[in-house]
Amino acid sequence: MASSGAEPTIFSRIVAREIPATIVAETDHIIAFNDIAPQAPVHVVVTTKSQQYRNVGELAAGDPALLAELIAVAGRVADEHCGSEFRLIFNTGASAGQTVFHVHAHVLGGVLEEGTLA
Ligand code: DGP
Repeated sequence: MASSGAEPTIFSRIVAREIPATIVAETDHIIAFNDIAPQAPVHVVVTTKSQQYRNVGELAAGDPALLAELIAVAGRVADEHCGSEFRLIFNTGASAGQTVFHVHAHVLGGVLEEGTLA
């Protein structure tokens, strides 16, 4: 179910420049910014400017082209900031750690311990 009538999410407020963030990439439909609580040396949130879709499953079903654009932007962010090794994570549901119900991917990169990523 879409949530376009809901209160603005924290990410919508970043899109609107109501809340500051370090924006690392932006297209007409997608924005990427540094996570406020990084879990890796590089930790970027890549999200849709619209908050219509709450999670990746909804986005895949409702607008696969927009999901492809989100992943393409995530890939460009990873190329630029992580080199060739990174993780791309979509938390889905509170029990999986999702706290912001506005579809987004986490790009995690940077070597932490013993050659592994966070
Ligand atoms: P998730 O747990 O998958 O829903 O990820 C939400 C992420 O959003 C979490 O890693 C922290 C990040 N976050 C939450 N609020 C803010 C904020 O105000 N600014 C920034 N830059 N990131 C935020």
